[in-house]
Amino acid sequence: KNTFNWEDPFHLAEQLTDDERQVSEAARAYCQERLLPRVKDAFLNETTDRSIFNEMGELGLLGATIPEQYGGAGLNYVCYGLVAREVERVDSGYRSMMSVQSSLVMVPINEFGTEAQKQKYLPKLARGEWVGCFGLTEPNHGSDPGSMITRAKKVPGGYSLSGAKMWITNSPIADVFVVWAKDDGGQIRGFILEKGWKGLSAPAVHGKVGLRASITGEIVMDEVFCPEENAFPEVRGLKGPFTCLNSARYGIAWGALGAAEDCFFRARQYVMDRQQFGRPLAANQLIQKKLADMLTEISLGLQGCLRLGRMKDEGTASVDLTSILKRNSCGKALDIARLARDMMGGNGISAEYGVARHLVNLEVVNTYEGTHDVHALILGRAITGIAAFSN
Ligand code: TGC
Ligand code: FAD
Repeated sequence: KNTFNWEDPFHLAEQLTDDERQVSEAARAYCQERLLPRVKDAFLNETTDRSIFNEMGELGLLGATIPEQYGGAGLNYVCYGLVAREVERVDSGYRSMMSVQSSLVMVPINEFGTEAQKQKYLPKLARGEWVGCFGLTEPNHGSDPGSMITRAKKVPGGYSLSGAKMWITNSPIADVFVVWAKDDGGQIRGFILEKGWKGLSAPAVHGKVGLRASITGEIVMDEVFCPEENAFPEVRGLKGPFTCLNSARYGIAWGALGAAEDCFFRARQYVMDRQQFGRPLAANQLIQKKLADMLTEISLGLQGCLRLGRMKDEGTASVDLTSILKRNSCGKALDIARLARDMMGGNGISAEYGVARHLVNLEVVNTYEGTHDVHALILGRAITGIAAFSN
């Protein structure tokens, strides 16, 4: 008789290859054994542990999809998604650190960089010897990055960059800065800057209520000289940064569901153990409905992510498909975290129980890489052919 497995109703694990299962299991072991014990203090004290990059680098978790010849793991997109799920099962901030390095720094260097740029930067980023960040958002241009004001003025031998980027993951500890700026002709171009260059600074943003284990900052550029050899030679326009976002948003779609699974498992255990009115909370219909809703959304969402991963690996995924899943996973994970928090009553507020941390983290995840509503508008345009966000 076929039995129902509430931990994996669609037998997702059986839909993976042996290699994919091994990657997922290795990532889970690292995350549960090494990351989980540190996360509560990191979150409460707002501290980012730089050594996590070295540890992830050793395990091949940075630049999972980057070819081995440049130090990457050469894995497929399904593996990348499975890793994001395991990291975010512990904390969205740790997944942020990992996915910015992998998708937003290594992917553009691999896709748009010269051979010399690939050889110089990718192996060190893959090992976690260098930390990278990605500067697209500006203080006054978030959802609409096409209106950015950061400029790259042509000067002899290279470019002079001036402007400011805001809300940049990893920037205060970054060695490598992938920055997007408009050239003299008003076209968006990508540049690789290095820590220590004259005129470049990256002050931290303190006091975030969510994602506190992941450091965030600004990138301030005051006539920073970037040599020609550090510009991406060919790519022009928003296609450059959006190509990186396609990969990062896909990872977030898996990752947010990892956080949701953690909330679901914790809430289930809690209501099985907690007695009120002389019986477990889990004996109540209202509680069981909440568990049913949580598991339904998680398992349907994961199937969608796996399908998108397979399509990315086959090369058949349209970019708009990623918006369906980034938006769905973040919105549903946020609902699930809120339900879990509620089911744990007063204890749900305590950092000891983990779910309130996921909840405030997921508020951020629902906003960055395109807000929930911006992804609705991207989909609205794909459905109707009419862009609601522009004239
Ligand atoms: P639009 O007219 O739509 O497009 C301009 C050009 O870009 C191309 N394009 C894409 N190319 C590749 N992949 C995609 N997904 C693409 N989407 C668009 C498009 O074909 C066009 O090319 P061309 O050659 O015709 O010029 O541009 P728009 O200005 O109207 O865009 C509007 C909108 C809303 C879709 C877009 O601006 C948007 O997605 N806004 C959200 C901004 C965003 O996601 N920011 C993320 C910042 S990075 C971040 O948050 C990192 S947090 C990471 C962490 O800590 O984990
Ligand atoms: P806004 O664009 O001002 O949006 C505010 C509200 O208005 C939202 O609800 C939005 O949905 C809505 N809205 C906007 N336009 C429309 C419209 N046309 N119609 C209807 N509603 C609309 N960026 C980077 O470049 N690199 C990073 O590493 C990075 N890391 C981040 C880390 C953190 C912790 C945070 C908080 C942000 C990070 N970001 C990063 C920035 C992030 O991508 C932006 O915050 C996000 O794109 C939204 O931009 P915004 O904050 O300017 O909000």
